[in-house]
Amino acid sequence: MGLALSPRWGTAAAPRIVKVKAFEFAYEPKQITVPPGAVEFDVTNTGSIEHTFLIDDPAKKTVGKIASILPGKTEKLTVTLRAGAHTIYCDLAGHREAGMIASLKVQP
Ligand SMILES: [Cu+2]
Repeated sequence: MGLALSPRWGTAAAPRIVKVKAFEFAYEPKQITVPPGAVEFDVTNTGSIEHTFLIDDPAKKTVGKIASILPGKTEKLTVTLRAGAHTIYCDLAGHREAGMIASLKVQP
């Protein structure tokens, strides 16, 4: 046999990285799908006011939160996700209602 390298995607040592933009008033992308396990979210505020980044699991329990992302900054959050339909949103007053909501589907 040769020395073929076999990448080991999805191992605990290497969380997937998902890049997200937050701005007035939306997240981009609006729909994210990842496999279960560790995921690192790199959230960049490309807007001009502060935003937050929360992840609620299918039972509406918050499983991860970035409490403040200032304009021009990138904050990182690593969470271990289980399968199911999650919701990403900004919890500053009125922001979710204005469109700062995204769907996070966790499926094998
Ligand atoms: Cu916001």
